[in-house]
Amino acid sequence: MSGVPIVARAEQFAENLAIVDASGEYSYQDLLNASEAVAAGLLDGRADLDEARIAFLVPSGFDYVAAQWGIWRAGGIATPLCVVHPLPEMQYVLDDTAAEKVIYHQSFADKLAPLIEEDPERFISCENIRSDANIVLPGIDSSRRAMILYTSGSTGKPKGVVSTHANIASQITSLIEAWRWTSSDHILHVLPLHHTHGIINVLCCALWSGAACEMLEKFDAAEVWHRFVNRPLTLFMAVPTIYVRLINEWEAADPTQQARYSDACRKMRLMVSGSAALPVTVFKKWESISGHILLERYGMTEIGMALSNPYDGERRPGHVGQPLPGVTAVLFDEDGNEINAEKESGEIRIKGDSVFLEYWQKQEATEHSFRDGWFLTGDMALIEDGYFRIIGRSSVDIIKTGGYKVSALEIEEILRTHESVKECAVVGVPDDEWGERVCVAIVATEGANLELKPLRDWCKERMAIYKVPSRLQLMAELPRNVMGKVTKPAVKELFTNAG
Ligand code: MLC
Ligand code: AMP
Repeated sequence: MSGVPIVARAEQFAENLAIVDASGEYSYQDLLNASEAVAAGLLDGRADLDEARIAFLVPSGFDYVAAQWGIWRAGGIATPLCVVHPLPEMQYVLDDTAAEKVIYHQSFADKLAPLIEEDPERFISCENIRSDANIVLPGIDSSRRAMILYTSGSTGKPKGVVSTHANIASQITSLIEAWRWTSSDHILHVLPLHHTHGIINVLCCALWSGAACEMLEKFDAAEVWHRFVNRPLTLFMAVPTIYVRLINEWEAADPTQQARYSDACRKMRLMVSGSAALPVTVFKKWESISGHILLERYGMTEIGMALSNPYDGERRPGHVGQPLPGVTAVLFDEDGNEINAEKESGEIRIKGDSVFLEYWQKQEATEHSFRDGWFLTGDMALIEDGYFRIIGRSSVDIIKTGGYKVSALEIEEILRTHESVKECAVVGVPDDEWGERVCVAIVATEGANLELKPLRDWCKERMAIYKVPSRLQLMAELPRNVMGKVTKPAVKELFTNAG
């Protein structure tokens, strides 16, 4: 038994620049000191947190990492909360994990006030959690649970994806090998830190390598271009919507500025896109303005990254490449037979040390998501000339919008509690900016006067902004098949035809 792998490695990079955020610059030694103080505060005299769930609501930056590492070092399970979730969604995660403590940044004190009032002992600020007590940190076996991330499924409420320290180490080292991370790298981090893309691919890969991670609290296209020009960046990773926004910003700039932006990109060694399909038009446009051939890869919260275009060699637009180091990816047909031929489509199934342990306290769901040791992704693909191409998902009720996965059924369930909603159907409609846009068809209760703006305001109090439908169709009745089931493709068409 030893320490947390990413933390143990930090000793060798003690003086390197680790984090740049709005409050300053921090070394690995700063991270080691701060996270030890968080661990001491959490342990508060105990020898080990023994996998207690510790939630934390901290903006992207040094304090986030100090909390994450502190929880790990004390033997807890790190459960990051989404900084833009309204209270009911946070409450759900806190209830589901039965989090023992919630570490929060002072900037969220007002937002959390109703929850803090109910249970003041449970909540502690970033400043107050730190203790200078001398402690012996517990040994952390790599098979122990390390993190719970919430992910929407095609049924019910989001499920907590539990990864062990070994899973996380495997997810990180696979990417480090494939994308050649070193301690000379410097990455700009613009992604949310309650999902695997921002946590593993960007933050943890940087810190495992001894590299520098420059963290923005929120994505902002102008600010990103500014950093590209002015900072010694080598890497950038984002979802397709972010590349679309950066392209729009570049196009709005004057020619001198455009040239400056483009030159800045050419200094960097790698730019990666993932979390949703990268449209070929965006791939090509980005190449023309930045000179970079975007490396597209495919992954999922439960498995980390699984497929990637090559670092060296052809990066093929519209394709997600081949299995990453340590990952076995195979296509299976509907009868459960392995597909060996090219151009035959099937479900992607995954094996490897990076595959998660379980859905938190959902044994049945965990069992259903595996067959014969393979994790069932629910994503359909085919192989063309040795390159995987994603062609869709097995469930129409999973929507990917701005790189976020959302469940149509979860949104419908909330909408049905609105007094003017009699029936509703939520769908994802193809969209140039968001990949898919969340849209809703509603049959209103008699006499109700439903409009999009007030409906969105109502939703924003109950669900994350990216789940809130941005288009509404009022209908006399929903399209249904002979069995009486709502036909989602027909609902989608309503919006597609409406333009
Ligand atoms: C926000 N808005 C949306 C929206 N999200 N509109 C339609 N669809 C959406 N999905 C609207 C808001 O309502 C608001 O409008 C306006 O956009 C600005 O809101 P915002 O919150 O400021 O949005 P912004 O910060 O610009 O968000 C865009 C984004 C963000 C692309 C930066 O979506 C993002 O960070 N996405 C990354 C998600 C991610 O990391 N996924 C990885 C999951 S892991 P109004 O009118 O209300 O003011 C995974 C595995 C893997 O997938 O393979 O990586
Ligand atoms: P999440 O559950 O949020 O981790 O999202 C994982 C899902 O994102 C996968 O199951 C895919 O549907 C989708 N995804 C990730 N990367 C890609 C990609 N490059 N192309 C298409 N879909 C992707």
